[in-house]
Amino acid sequence: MPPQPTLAGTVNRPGRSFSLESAAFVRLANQIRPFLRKWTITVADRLHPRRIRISSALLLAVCLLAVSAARGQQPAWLRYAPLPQTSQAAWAKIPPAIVNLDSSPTAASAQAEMLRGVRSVLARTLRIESQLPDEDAFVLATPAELRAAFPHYDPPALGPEGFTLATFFSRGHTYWLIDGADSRGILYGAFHLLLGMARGENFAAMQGPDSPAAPIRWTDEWDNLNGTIERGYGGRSIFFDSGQVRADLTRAADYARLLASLGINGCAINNVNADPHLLTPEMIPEIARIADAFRPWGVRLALAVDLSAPQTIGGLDTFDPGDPKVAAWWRAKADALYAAIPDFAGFVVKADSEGQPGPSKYGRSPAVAANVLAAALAPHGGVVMYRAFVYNHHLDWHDAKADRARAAYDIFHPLDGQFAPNVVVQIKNGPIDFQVREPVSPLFAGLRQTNTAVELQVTQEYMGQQHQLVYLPAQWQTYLDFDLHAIPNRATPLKSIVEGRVFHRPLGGFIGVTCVGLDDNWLGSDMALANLYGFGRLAWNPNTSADTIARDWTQLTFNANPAVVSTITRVLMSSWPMVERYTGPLGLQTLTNITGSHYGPAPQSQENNGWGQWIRADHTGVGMDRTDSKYGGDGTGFIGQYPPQVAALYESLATCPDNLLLFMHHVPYTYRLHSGETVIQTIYNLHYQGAEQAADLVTQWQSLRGLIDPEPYNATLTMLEYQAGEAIVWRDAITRWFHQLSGIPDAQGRVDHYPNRITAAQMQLQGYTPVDVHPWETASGGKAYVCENRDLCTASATVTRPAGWYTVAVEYFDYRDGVSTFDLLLNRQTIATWSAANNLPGNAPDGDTSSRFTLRGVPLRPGDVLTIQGHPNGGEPAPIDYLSIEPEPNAAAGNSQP
Ligand code: GCW
Repeated sequence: MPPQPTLAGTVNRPGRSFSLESAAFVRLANQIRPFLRKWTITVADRLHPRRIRISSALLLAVCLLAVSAARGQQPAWLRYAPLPQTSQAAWAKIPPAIVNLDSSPTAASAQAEMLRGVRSVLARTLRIESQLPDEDAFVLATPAELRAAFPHYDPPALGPEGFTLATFFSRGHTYWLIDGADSRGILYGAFHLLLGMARGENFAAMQGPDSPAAPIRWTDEWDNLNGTIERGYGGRSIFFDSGQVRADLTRAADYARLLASLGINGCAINNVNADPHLLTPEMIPEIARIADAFRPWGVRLALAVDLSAPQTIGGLDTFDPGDPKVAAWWRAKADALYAAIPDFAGFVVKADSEGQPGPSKYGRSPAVAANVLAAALAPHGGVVMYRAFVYNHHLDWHDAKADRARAAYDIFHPLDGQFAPNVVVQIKNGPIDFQVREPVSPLFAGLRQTNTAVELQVTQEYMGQQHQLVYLPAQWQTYLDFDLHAIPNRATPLKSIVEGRVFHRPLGGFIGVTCVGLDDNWLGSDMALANLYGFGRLAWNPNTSADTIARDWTQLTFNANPAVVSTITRVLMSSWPMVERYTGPLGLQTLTNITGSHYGPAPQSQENNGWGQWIRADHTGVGMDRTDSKYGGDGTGFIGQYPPQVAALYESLATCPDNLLLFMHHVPYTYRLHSGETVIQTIYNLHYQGAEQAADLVTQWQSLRGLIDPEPYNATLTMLEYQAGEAIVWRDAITRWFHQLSGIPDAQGRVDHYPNRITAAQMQLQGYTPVDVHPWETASGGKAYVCENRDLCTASATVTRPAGWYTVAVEYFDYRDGVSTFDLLLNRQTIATWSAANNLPGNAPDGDTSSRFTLRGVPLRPGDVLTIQGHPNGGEPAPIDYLSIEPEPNAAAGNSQP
């Protein structure tokens, strides 16, 4: 679907979500749009573009609407931008016609896509022929159909869903074959051709066979029937609203097209914390409508199911999978589903995990439960994806041997060989939960007679929730390439295990937890689309490098200008290691608020609860001792779950890599890493480095000004500026916390020593009063200053610095509720205004909500007074933390000092 230049719809960028669909509103927005755009451009250079003061939330809504409406639904990597004249030459001989010899709906989509793509990229319209024409033509067909048309054609061997692009000469003409092993293969071949064309490749370079690495290439969406999405940051569900399937499923169809363009062939549409009502007889025809929207794109629909459904909606007195009544219920349910959805893909199961009911209630194993579902699906060709994310979240923190990381292996390894052939055990990449770095789950090497798939998280739950740029293929690649040494003297990287090659498994593959929503850009951030694209590319071929994927995505999304491609690729590739530095290096995992938002820093929240994401930090040392007694260790024994070669690597301090040290070992803060630096100093250094890198990404991005479209340029600049501030929040909080705990100073004296800051406590205040911040380390002195029961409060500071140009920043807190506005005054002059309108996950002053407004190029002299004016709004008391006054790098030079 082309971009839709309409103002109606749901706007969720940036910050608040507004659903503005009335005609009157649209007219109003249209009228003021030119004004708003001018206004936005005027202030955008100096101010955070989305932090523009406006007199009412309504006007803000309209402003956001007008700015975002200029774009409409994003085509993502299917932009099919016209090729520059120079690259068109390679396609000069393109055939004028196209014929589709396959009658499937998927092949029809392939033909339609060819027309659309060729017209857009090359400005040529293909003539559709109903049979092989007597002229050059594209031919879409399966091998059998090609052999019927060209008896001399000798198709190369292809795996299921694979394709060959080739030219074939016959009757004096050149036929450009898109030879699909099956109808999906035809569609994937067409997309491969078009995306190559859009990147300026020529047909000769693309020729040859290509097949997917594994049969299961799915996304899991975590949508709820009420239209919300668990861990979704891109707006509301494209499938559900108010307990029903949406009437308009256009976005579902568009999403299936995006997935098909990457070769993704399945999509589980609902939250794994599943609502049993999805399986009621009334819902099945509704779900079938979604499957109908997917089908032309070869995407099979799957459902996450609640194992208690036979009882909760089926009226049985039990959901014991060992009970024949329960098995019969599932059989009847599967039959009903297949009657409505003949290509139904199967069930996804989360059971005995985080409160979800499961077979343990009846003393049954996951294998017994999985096999009951499998038996119901098997006659129809469906599969059960049984998640290995099963653990006890009431662990005893005082028990030094308790270890959540052990759970999946402890539960599933003994069941190896007991699962039915159409069951796949779906395993998260690491043993904990999508942290910034984890080791690869040992279960992948532990299940040898069981199908397995790796579950990766596309949605950035623990990594910035789409408020921050993190390019995940770089992380996934380290997991997929990790050699588990599952078979002695043979390389067995994770990717080859889930491809089924190591243990000769017929099923297996890749699952991406994606959580797209109705937002124009699907995920809540333009740059996050690189992660969905990258997931698809890796699922098709896990040997593709993250760097190549970044380049290809950049070319397709932006343009092929070498400066653009190299800059964006560099920004993407550096982002995950950077985020690791400022969130949780050395294997500490993301030191976030684990019992709450999963967003801002809150390291203490890891400890002293049953969730088991412990880091065991005390006054003397830090890290989980996961060593194993069979190797002489005294830890939880997790390391012993790995094959011997990997266990030896992790067990020994001499060989354990620094980046996982604290995941595997408890060491004193003074322990020296392979780098020669102590653990504590490394924690300090990496956090400072990470924050510096985040600031540098802003500068790198600014070099793209004028080289890419202004809307994505500005949106990403805004995000990177926010991220640079958030990296400082993380840095400050984590270093303060470790500093207090360890009592060991930073050799460079940086921690909690910020001479350029004036905290609110040090300012002259009118109306602002202190409140305690939890956790204390996320604000200066553990306090925020709030403006309560007043319309306006002020905080002023007198400048004592020498005259010069300064960057002035205000650290404030931006709650989810309310849109406070702020003014910054230099003496009596208002030099900036902004509003706290970001959609951050919190309603209190802390690391989730701490935000930074930055104004560069401010002339200051001794005696000047800087004043922050806060205007509270709707439950948000215009909270502030500090003012920062930093001399600009070249401020002292030259003679133009103010
Ligand atoms: O990462 C955790 C999330 C939960 C999620 C769970 C899971 C759907 O915080 O929101 O629940 O994992 O993967 O089941």
